[in-house]
Amino acid sequence: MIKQLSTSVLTAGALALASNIAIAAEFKGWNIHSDGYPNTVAMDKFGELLAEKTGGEVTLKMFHGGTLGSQPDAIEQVRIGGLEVGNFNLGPIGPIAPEANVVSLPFIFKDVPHMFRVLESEGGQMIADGMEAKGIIPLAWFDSGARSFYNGAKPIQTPDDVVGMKVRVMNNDLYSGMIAELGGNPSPMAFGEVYQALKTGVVDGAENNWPSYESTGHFEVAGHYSLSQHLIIPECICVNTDKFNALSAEHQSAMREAAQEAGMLQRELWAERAAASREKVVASGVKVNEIADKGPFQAAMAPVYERYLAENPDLRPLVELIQQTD
Ligand code: GTR
Repeated sequence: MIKQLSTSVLTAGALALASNIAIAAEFKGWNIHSDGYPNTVAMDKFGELLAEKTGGEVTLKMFHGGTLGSQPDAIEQVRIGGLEVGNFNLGPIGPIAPEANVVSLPFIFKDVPHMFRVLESEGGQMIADGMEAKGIIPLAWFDSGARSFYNGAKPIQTPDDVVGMKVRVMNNDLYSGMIAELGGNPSPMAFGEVYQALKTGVVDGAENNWPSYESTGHFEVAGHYSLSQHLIIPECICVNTDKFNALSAEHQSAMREAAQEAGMLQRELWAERAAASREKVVASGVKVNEIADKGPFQAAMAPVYERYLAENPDLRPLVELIQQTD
């Protein structure tokens, strides 16, 4: 909620009030992850830095562990201003911002450094502009590693191994299409429901990065992790466009700086956690398999690109820009 402070003299505050600029604000933030997860630590750091850099005039109260609802709901809330801030994955943002959906094309990024190079250049600006127009400004990008398939029955080595398999995906038609192209049955589902679904056999498998596979306990109920690395999706510290624009210029830059610093911290913590998570699940007995040739997966998933481009012909240059970025 934005608080506008009244003042009797013509101070910066009164000027701000007159021009409808908020001089103080209390923001609420959504995050799906548990305590100690890199994103959770970084979001708390973001709040701390924001308060510090604005002399306590802009504050953030974080709600972790998905207590404020599922990610698609939280995205909608931030979009309409019911909530101000979120640590969002661009996966479930894609359905509302076609530019952001480009990152959900399987194998679009060569690796995580390539993803960051794109995000920090013109392509990233196009993605950010597309999101901003839909009510969400990304202030900083987070590392989210690469997502790979896991299930309880067998190692996945070729697309044939996915045939007939019921696989949980995030809410985004591109992911449902991706599984369908492999011959599997996609099952869109909220993150918080996946553990039970895997345990009870409602789904056979899912896909995620090392830290989420580990932090959710999915590894306990789906012990084959196959390094398909088919999706490399950034996450962001996001803020509602109008609420951000209502801040003074000083507060806006303080918020951007705080987000950038928290983003850098997240990337460091991510690298450590990804290694630790992998070590932990392997020690618990999880079988990890490399996929020597990812070509057949890429080939099978190619129609996902065709459909995306057919629906968004104007975004072909963005796809090509990413593919041509070294
Ligand atoms: C995690 C990501 C979450 C959420 C989750 C999921 O890796 O950090 O924001 O998108 O995956 O699979 O739903």
